[in-house]
Amino acid sequence: METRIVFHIDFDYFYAQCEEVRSPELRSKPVCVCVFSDRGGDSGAVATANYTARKYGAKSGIPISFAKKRLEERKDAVFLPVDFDYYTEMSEKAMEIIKNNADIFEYVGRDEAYLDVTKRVEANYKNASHLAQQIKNSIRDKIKLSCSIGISPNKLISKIASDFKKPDGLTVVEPNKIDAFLEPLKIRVIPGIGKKSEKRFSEMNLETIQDIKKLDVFTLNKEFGRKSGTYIYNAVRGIYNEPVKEREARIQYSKIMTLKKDSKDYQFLSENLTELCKEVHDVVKKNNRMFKSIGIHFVQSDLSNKSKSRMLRNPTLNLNELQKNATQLLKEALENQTITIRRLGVKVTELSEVQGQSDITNYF
Ligand code: DGT
Ligand code: CA
Ligand code: CA
Repeated sequence: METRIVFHIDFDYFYAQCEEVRSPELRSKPVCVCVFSDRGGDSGAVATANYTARKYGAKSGIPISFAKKRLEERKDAVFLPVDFDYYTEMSEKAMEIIKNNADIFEYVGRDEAYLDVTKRVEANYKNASHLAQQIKNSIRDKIKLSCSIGISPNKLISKIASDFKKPDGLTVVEPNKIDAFLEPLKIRVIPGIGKKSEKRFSEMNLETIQDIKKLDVFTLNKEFGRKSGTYIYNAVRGIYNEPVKEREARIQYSKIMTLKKDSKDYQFLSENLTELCKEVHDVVKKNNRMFKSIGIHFVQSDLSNKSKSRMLRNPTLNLNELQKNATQLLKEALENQTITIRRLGVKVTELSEVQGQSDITNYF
């Protein structure tokens, strides 16, 4: 088998670090970046916290009020609202540097990416770790951000390795060190293994990756289903063959069509819209994304444009929900429509990664 060299790059405490870059006086303080809910007060959750705040137990996902309690003794603790536009801008700058150092660049989310660098480092691990160090230096010099990088022959091990030593880590796992690296680790380091599977393993008295290796593939398949069972069986052995696939950062998926005839008839338009939704949904699903905002777009017969969109309560990847909302928007848009429509489009924005264990093998 030809051997590849894959990087996983993950920015450290990303939102909170962006805030530190903007306001360097925050660096010495505990910082929590919060999604305040519209109920007001301290209701809402912490999106992320810097490492000073984490020492006190403030971290992603906990209620803001808990974080405040845990940080009570730190009078200098700072709680800031999220500013996604600013984080996106920071991310774009850093990703530009990263992209220029990759043979194949795969964007995963605002704060992480996979790179295949096999060609440019001539499949040599020493060259690879030099390259990684250069990327880290360059992102630090130009954007003032720190990141952690994992290097190995595949995406799975590199992802685990980037998380191994944080912040500002660089972890290289050469092919002959894979077993030694993985075996002592807790099984939850494997992407897709959540609290639920961890608990099941723990009931069988299995804690580390080494422990899981005692299970044969039939037992795992019986316990987790064939797809997930096989994934886990391979993962604990460091086997994961999905290649790094070219993928750019994206803020929307959309599809627009010219109608067979200009029209303002709801029935005719909604049939076309339903089909468009299906096409957009296929692409979104293939890219493992969820969306939170849905929009429709008209090019009218006089070539003027009209659009309408709405924000959902929660991110979704459900086709039905997309179609339902899009046709609802269509109905509203047609309410006082005088001119006919020539082209019809649908788009989804506010994208996020699909997370959780709904399909473990779709994790990457
Ligand atoms: P780390 O561990 O140094 O990589 O820390 P982060 O904060 O970069 O954590 P990571 O890579 O898991 O997530 C990247 C960003 O995603 C993070 O800055 C905020 C956001 N995020 C992560 N977990 C949550 C969560 O539970 N809720 C919300 N709203 N956002 C989250
Ligand atoms: Ca991160
Ligand atoms: Ca991340």
